[in-house]
Order: sequence, then C-alpha cells, then structure tokens
Amino acid sequence: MVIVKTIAEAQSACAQLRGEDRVLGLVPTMGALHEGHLSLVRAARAACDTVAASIFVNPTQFGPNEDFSKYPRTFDDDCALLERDGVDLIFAPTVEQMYPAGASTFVVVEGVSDRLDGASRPGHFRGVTTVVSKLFHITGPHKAFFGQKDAAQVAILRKMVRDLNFPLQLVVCPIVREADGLALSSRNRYLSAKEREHALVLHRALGKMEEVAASGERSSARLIEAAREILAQEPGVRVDYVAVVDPETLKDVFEVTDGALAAVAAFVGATRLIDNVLL
Ligand code: PAJ
Repeated sequence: MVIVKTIAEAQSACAQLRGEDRVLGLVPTMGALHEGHLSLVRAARAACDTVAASIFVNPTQFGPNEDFSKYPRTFDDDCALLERDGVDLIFAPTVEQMYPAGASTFVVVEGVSDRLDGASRPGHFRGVTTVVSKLFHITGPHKAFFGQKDAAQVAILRKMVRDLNFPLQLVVCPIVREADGLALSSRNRYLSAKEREHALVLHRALGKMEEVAASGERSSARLIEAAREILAQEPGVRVDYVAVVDPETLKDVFEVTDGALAAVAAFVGATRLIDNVLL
C-alpha cells in the first residue's frame, strides 16, 4: 500500500493502478474510520481490481460554527485499517494541496443542495461537490463508493455525476449500524455514555415511521408526527428535521410511496447526527 500526499503523486499512482484495463475503485473519506467506511472499502475490493481511498477533512464543507478544527483525526489508525482491508493507495492531501491560495472555482448542484442537510448547513454541499469533483479528476476512478447513511449527499452526487458527465459509476452501500441500531458515524466519538443512549432515539423514530407506513398509513405528515413524538421523549435531543422525501430530488412527498426516504437529523447535546431509512 502506498500513501501519497500530493496531487501529482496521486495522479501518477492512480494512472498506474488503472493500468491498461484494470478497474479502479475510489472510496472518499474524511478519516476517523469505522466499520461504515470499511464496508465501502470491502465493496470496492469485491467490485474492482484496485482500490484507492482518500482521507481529507474538507474545510469547505464545514460551516463557520461547525466542528472542522475538532473533527477527529486518527490518521495512523486509519492507514492500518485500510492496509488490512487491502487498499492499494491512500491519498491524504493537505488543505494547501487541495485549495491553493486563490482557488475560487466551486461545483454547485442547484436546488437539491438546499434541501435536508443543505437547508440546515448552508454551503455544506457546495463543499462536498467541489471536493468530490476534485477527487474524481485527480484519481480517475471507474467506480466510486458512498454510503446510504448520507442519503442527501448520495442524491446530490448522483445528480452531479449525471449533469457533469463524470465517466464513472457511483455505487451506494447500505448503512452499517451498531448492534443496538445506532448508525455508525465518526461523530459518535463526541458522545458521552449518556448521549450515546439518547442518540438511539433517531433509530427508534425511524423504526416508528416504518411501522406506521407498514400499517398502511399513506400520509407523510402522520409519519412525521409519530416520529416527532418519539424524539420528544428524549429531552437531551433537539430535532433539526424529520422528513419524508423523494430520494432523488429530496423534495417532500405528501403521500408515502414505496422507496420514499424517511430522514431525520437531530442534535444530541452539541453533536449533530443523521439517519434515514427507505420506506
Ligand atoms: P465521511 O463522513 O468520512 O464518510 C465517508 C463515506 O462513508 C461516505 O460515503 C459516508 O456515507 C460513508 N459512511 C459513513 N458512515 C456510514 C455508515 N454507518 N454506513 C455506511 N456508510 C457510511 O461523507 C464524507 O466523509 C464526505 O462528505 C466526503 C464524501 C468524503 C467528501 O468530503
């Protein structure tokens, strides 16, 4: 496994990994790796001949009052896990490599980037689409792997790939959870033992939405109401949004149809967590 830090090194190493006819997979991450990230690596390993992973805490996707500076950074552990799981190349650039002074070009997927997390975190998805475009250009993968955990991110990146004709396939992998249902997230490291327990309410609220939908209820408003009731049982949890949306456009749907996306975001103490389920 090689670890490269500059764009020039990443470009030539990825060209070698692609070779004449090898399929290259890319797994973009911000590090602080857990089994969710590693599930993407394994999916890439199974579907591709060679696998590159990136580790870059991308400043442009963090708002001014968000956790960029305290985001967990566990580079040595991350490299060991990626090596164990058979990654061929790690691209871990510095902020200066990715955003040299004066860089002023951004990629924006209009409309869909302003919904769900985009509504709560203005500019977040502009940062995501810009950095993911750059990673795609630098590494030139045939397939790129993302988690359903970030359902809005998936919708926006799918649209970006289509709209900008990136010559690659986006592969979406299921949400990996702890045994008790909590969706794995790098931000779970921020939770105290108490908060960790409170955080389970997100999964319970989504379970309730599934249950109500399975009973034949077709009104999104009713599902949302049922979820909010569950969430209100945890006083330490402040709801950001509960929504039922079209998974492609992220627009609210008023009547629940098969495949609608039920999504929730909430602050557990100071930590913002998200989770979702396809109904
Ligand atoms: P990060 O939060 O590190 O997540 C990297 C990838 O892991 C994303 O595709 C995310 O959806 C996936 N992932 C996280 N938790 C998961 C879980 N519990 N189950 C399955 N997949 C999971 O998402 C980002 O980084 C950044 O926005 C990035 C795309 C790297 C751009 O900076």
